[in-house]
Amino acid sequence: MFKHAIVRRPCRAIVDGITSAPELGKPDYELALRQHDSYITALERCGVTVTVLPADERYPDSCFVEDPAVITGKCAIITNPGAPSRNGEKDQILGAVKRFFPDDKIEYIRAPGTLEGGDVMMVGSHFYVGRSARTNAEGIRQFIAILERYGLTGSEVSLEKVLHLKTGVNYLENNNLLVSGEFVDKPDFAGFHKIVIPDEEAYAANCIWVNGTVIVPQGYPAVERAVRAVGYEVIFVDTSEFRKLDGGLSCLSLRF
Ligand code: CIR
Repeated sequence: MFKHAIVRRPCRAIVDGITSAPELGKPDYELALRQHDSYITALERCGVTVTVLPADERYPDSCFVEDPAVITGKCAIITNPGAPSRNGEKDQILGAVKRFFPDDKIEYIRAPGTLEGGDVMMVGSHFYVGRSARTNAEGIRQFIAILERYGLTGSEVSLEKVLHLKTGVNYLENNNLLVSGEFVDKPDFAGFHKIVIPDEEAYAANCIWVNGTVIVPQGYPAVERAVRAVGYEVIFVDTSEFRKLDGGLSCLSLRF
């Protein structure tokens, strides 16, 4: 069960965020704020207390708080984001993490290691870590060494086509795994009950399980049906403005 979530309000500079899909246009700041309001409400409906951090205009992508930190049941790990324009976000998330963890339970990924939380998928006490353009081999080595000191485990997953691991694969608890594209046949995930997302709805592979409910991006009927079919309650949040920056539901919060 998750008790807490941390989010950060989108800033006006969100229009300058990193994107692999400029053809979708720039995010509308006001609409992004309204969608963020709905996201907070959805988390609250799932029973978590949401800590809302103020917008930070220095970092256009800073509403994607999942990337500069990973929070486990035993410790918090401040990452070292591989995107240069996002690297400073790690210093800004630290203050929020300190509200919940004592200094001796806060760990750090250090250069030359890089890692972004979007590449980390938690399955109980095991953490799958995507090796991506943002997360390198040294970052993964440090991350797994930290996990092992706390009695947790980790393993590397290769990825080629998507930004982050959780862009394409997300764990919904109870052995249920939402998978799309390059992850459908990966041997790493052979033991899961796989819910395969059709290519045209691949964006919505990024759903989040929060205390028995699954939050699903609005407008993806095949994903909605598939998630309902395994028995979950569903809450929808429109994420159209975050999608324009390759951002999804998981990226917008730290849940613990
Ligand atoms: C970026 O490229 O870093 C942002 N525009 C999107 C980050 C999405 N975060 C995530 O998948 N965890």
